Amino acid sequence: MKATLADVSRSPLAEQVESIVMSTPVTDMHTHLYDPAFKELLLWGIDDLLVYHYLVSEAFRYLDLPYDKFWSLSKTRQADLVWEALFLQHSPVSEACRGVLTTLHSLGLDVKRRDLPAVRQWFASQDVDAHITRSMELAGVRKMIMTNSPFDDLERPVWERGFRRDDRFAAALRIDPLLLTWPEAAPQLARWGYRVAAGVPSRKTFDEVRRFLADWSQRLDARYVMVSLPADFAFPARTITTQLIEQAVLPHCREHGMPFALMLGVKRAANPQLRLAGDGVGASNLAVLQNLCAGYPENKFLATVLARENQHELCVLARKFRNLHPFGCWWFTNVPHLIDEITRLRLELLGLSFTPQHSDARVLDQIIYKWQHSRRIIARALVDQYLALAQTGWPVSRTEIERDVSDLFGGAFERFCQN
Ligand code: FIX
Ligand code: ZN
Repeated sequence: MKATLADVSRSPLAEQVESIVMSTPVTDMHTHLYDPAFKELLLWGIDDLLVYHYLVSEAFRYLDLPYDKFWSLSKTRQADLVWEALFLQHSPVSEACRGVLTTLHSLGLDVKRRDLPAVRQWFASQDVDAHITRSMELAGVRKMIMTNSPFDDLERPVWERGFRRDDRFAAALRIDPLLLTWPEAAPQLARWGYRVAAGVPSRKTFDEVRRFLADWSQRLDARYVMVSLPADFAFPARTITTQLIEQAVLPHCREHGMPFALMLGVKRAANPQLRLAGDGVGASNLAVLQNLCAGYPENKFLATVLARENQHELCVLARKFRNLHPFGCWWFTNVPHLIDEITRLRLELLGLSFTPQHSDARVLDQIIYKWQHSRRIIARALVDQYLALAQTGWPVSRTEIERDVSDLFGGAFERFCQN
């Protein structure tokens, strides 16, 4: 018989699992945060928290001003509008709203005063370096993997100049423009000294794309190569995207032992007027993943899927292909209800051979709520599994629980990357 939540939280096993899950350091394997050397590209503080695109799209459910008018305002004024609409005029019950409050509360701020100017004042007095350390401590994060794009005009010059790396941050090479907008990417590569021709790529062009990938993987010391793909992406297919994947990206990843990370199911610019907040979701055809994993057994694939409908199939595929490692509850699935469902599904189908969560934080402070909220859900799912095991006569020891949790919080990911 399954114990109820109240029973579970009273049991010594539950307390032990919760304390281990709440205190085990995690590798945050996909964020949009930056090493402090990138200066203002590392977002933090209350105004950035409030203009997070998750909150902007929620605020527009209530706001009636034109989109353009909103975008023409200063960040502070935009944040004021979001605060008014989502926190003062309605109770902030959504996950993204609650996240802001969890974060402020954990940082020691008195949220019940509803005093935005006081919160702003507090952040203005913080030192960024100390704030990184404090946020990481509160989140229990030991390392954050960035999303690094050579195609980003603000980011690229910093890499080209070179800087002293902060070992709290690691890099990942992001290549969406290369794979999804080749007609624009090709001339850029050519300008940077790679002998590529626009149009249908030739052998020479593929070799030069590989040279580009090798140069940037080395410059970044990248942990993996990553792309997000639209819901209607097909593989195999006779498209420039699939040719670049087969002839350049996969050989590059094989040669350097790097995983290729796929984020499947986004519908970019469903409402372009919302800018970054305007992307949507669609169910993917996961034959894509099956064909990649079966066709390229020497490659390693990290995968996350945006559609709820694709979560079960992703688990089944991971049972078939050990070169596939599911990770995270991405974006619209990063809400307690779905994290709970997806984590339980994965535990029941895959045991401990996956990475349950990444933060996808765009604002440093968000790691606090994203990890605190997820840890609680992961702990409860694990407690249920261990209680069910105990009922078979297989109790788990503290050491075994610690081993399992550290696998879920980065160990399984590191092993997958190394093998
Ligand atoms: O493609 C991605 O890495 C996505 O995570 C982002 O594009 C998205 O805007 C986001 O922040 C989701 O959490
Ligand atoms: Zn992301």
